[in-house]
Amino acid sequence: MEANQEKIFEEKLAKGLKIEPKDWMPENYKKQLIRMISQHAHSEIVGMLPEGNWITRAPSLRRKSILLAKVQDEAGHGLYLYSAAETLGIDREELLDQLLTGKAKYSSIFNYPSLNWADIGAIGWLVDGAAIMNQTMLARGSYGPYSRAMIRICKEESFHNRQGYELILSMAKGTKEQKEMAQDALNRWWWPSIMMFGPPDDMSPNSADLVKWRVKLESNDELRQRFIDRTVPQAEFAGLVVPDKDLKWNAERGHYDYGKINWDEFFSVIKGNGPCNIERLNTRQKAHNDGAWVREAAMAYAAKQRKTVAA
Ligand code: FAQ
Repeated sequence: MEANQEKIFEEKLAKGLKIEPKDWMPENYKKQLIRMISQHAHSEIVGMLPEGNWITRAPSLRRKSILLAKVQDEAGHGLYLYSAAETLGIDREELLDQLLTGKAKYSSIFNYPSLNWADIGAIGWLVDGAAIMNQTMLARGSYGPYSRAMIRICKEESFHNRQGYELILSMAKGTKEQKEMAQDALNRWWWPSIMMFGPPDDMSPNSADLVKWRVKLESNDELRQRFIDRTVPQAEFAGLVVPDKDLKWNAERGHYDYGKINWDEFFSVIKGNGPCNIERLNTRQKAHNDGAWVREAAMAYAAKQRKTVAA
């Protein structure tokens, strides 16, 4: 019986069809998806913090409304993704518990501080840019609810990316001080952004399963290279310098060669030792505790509604 179900599952993958929540799936497929989707959801929620930090200090009403809309979008993405994970039979409370107790990871990038206003541009340009590069691929992945979530999320990320580049561009073309701020932001966000794609392929233990099951259609290094190839000319157009002395166009490969990535830093950040890990987790724990009354009120209201309907 199980062999037959596995055969149907494999055939669907081979035909590029989607696997839906009620379909049979291998336990490890489910486990990998829960890990990845929940890590992604946590990243969206924790990812609100570096930008949320600047909402009250946005330099104009226009910039403030753009930033507010963006941060709200990230909250929506998180909720959307928790729902996608829940279709695999785990509930949100358990997922949140994994985040709040430090058991589950979230993207390394959000453990870096946003120090100046140009960082808001750098996050949209580089972080959302990297996120889109990865998520456009995930939108073609095999698990229906996750791949469909990616389509909508990518549309919003595309707005996030453009507003970030537009911000960086206006600072880079602004006063000398503004240009210096934009360059400083690029200097600090460049390497963490290219680390977002995950460890190199030969150090990526999850890739084999994820590629086999068509959740990932491209490797960490392939996506990283594409991001670099696309982003370097944008930096040049803005008159900014990518902080990598080994960066060089390689005509033979048709790609940029780039310098050595500090993987020790990456692994240290994902182990909890980045510049802001403790602060981010404390902020989320506080928000969760402060919101307890809202959850209790919603539950009490739902119970009251159920009673009314039953009567
Ligand atoms: N950070 O074997 P692999 C966003 C972990 S959304 C932390 O290569 P995999 C939107 C990995 O979990 C950004 N940990 O793993 C936004 C694994 O550990 P585990 C988030 C990382 O899954 C913008 C170990 O290293 N996007 O930014 C990272 O095959 C602005 C070995 O790695 C997603 O989550 C990392 N960067 O590939 C929001 C997309 N990379 O779990 C607000 C979905 C690796 O075995 C503001 N996820 N690790 O203990 C993915 O595509 C994949 O999971 C990868 C990692 C590519 C992130």
